[in-house]
Amino acid sequence: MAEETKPDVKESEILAAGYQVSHSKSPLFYDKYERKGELQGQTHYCPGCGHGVAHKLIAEALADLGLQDKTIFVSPVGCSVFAYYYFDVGNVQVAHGRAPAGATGIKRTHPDKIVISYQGDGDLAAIGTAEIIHAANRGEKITVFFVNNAIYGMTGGQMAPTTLVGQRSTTSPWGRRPSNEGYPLHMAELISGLEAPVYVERVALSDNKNVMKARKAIHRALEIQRDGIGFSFVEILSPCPTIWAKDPVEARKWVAETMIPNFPLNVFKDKKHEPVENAVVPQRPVYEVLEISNAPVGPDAPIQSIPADAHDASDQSVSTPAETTKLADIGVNDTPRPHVHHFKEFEIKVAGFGGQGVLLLGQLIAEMGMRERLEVSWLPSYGPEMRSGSAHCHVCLSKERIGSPVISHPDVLIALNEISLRKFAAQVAPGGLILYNRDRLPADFPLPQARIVCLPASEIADKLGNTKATNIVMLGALLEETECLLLETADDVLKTKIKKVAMLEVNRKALAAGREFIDNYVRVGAVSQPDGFSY
Ligand SMILES: Cc1ncc(C[n+]2csc(CCOP(=O)(O)OP(=O)(O)O)c2C)c(N)n1
Ligand code: SF4
Repeated sequence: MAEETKPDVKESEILAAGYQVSHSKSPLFYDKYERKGELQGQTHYCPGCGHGVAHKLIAEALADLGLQDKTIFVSPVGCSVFAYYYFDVGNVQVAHGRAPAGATGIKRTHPDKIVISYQGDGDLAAIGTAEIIHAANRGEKITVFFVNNAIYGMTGGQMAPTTLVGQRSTTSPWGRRPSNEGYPLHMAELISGLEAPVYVERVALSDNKNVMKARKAIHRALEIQRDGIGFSFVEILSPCPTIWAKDPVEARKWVAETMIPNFPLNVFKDKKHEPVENAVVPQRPVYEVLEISNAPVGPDAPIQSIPADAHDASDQSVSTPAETTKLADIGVNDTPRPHVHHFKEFEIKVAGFGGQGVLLLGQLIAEMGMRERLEVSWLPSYGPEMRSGSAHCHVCLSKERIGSPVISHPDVLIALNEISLRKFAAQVAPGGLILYNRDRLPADFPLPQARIVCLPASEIADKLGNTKATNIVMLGALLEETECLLLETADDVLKTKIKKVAMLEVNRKALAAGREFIDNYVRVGAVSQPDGFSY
């Protein structure tokens, strides 16, 4: 079938022919909406739906302000989920209710961009209540357009937090009763009651005059973001003819006659700040903030350390400022040592059971990273049992700021028991390394793509007089095998953490024993073991 073609007439040609263009599609929309087959070229919205009008007003405001190339539009779950088919800007679609959280992350990493969170009332005022309240309260420099149509549109008309008293929905067929379903939530009023938001207005798509006011409000909200002033929020009362079972004209009338009396139109807040200079908070590396690089520790710097009466390096506690120690006092080298890190980012997963010092080993590696002036993250994960339950942690060492502390494919897995080996081995990046705390692999263990070094760290620690130094044997092996961090830094960290001289000695020996093991074993094939036997 021949495709229907639209004459490709340019606006300039129309003007040249002596006509005037009174209405045209905003240049901010794609020329063609690349949707499914027969739906190309049209939006998915029902006739008379307010989303289409709201989109148009946003598109026009962005075009007027010249912000198209800088804009990132975060669309929600709801009828407007497909906004990315229409807006020719950067687009992200997020999980239900999470648009303000997604927008926060985007804006903080791209402060020069215009970030829009566009949400329905189910999305923003029900499942996403926490996200919007906290984003507003933090004064994120984003713009939120909140389309209030008093119902869940996409899912067929369930009651929304904004559903009016007496209004019927599929989940309140008797009409909303405050005694049972509570009162409608007034989000603009709620948000404007917070300290941080700069601009909060409610508008309505009820008639041309109000649409023009909505246009102005949308423009203003985006200007506020453009000028770096702060959080802006526009609630848009919007018709949903389909779910309301009204024709488009009746639906607009219902907005005017029924919604507006319940949700008064108003500028609730407009703090006329001057544009803020340096709107972006300068980011200082954590090692600098905590003063735990290899420079003397300041008197107030709270660093994590093991109290003097600690039994071993698997105990975990945080010292008070009074307990912190000057590095020089305890013989820690306070001049940064030169070390060329051979990675941009190095990710380690440590896993075992509670009591093996799993989390502490992660903390030690992270602190070593900080001392070597790397960005680091440490993310623990453990069950309710402190002892013998499963525990693991993710450690990321990076030369750049870390986007997420979650590690899906570690470069190194330190598996302190068989369960952890079986659980995480397949996640290790190809060419990565597994350090396994036994002298050989379980007989039926399928070979992963990673290199495996089996070392009986617990036995080695036992021989040194304390099984609890197992994690430090592993640390020695890690440093020797990967050279990711300096041995001297490990020594410095141990000196800072362990106050008991005897205990420090055991741990230093454990560190050395882990290194020696690596130096002495025979490497054969993918799996290397002390006897040279390869699986
Ligand atoms: C986590 C999750 N819960 C529930 C849903 C189902 N769901 C999809 S859209 C929607 C409500 C949309 O209503 P609203 O935010 O008012 O937007 P509208 O469709 O009216 O524009 C719900 C509950 C989902 N997709 N994901
Ligand atoms: S169901 Fe309502 S909100 Fe959804 S597209 Fe149709 S009119 Fe718009």
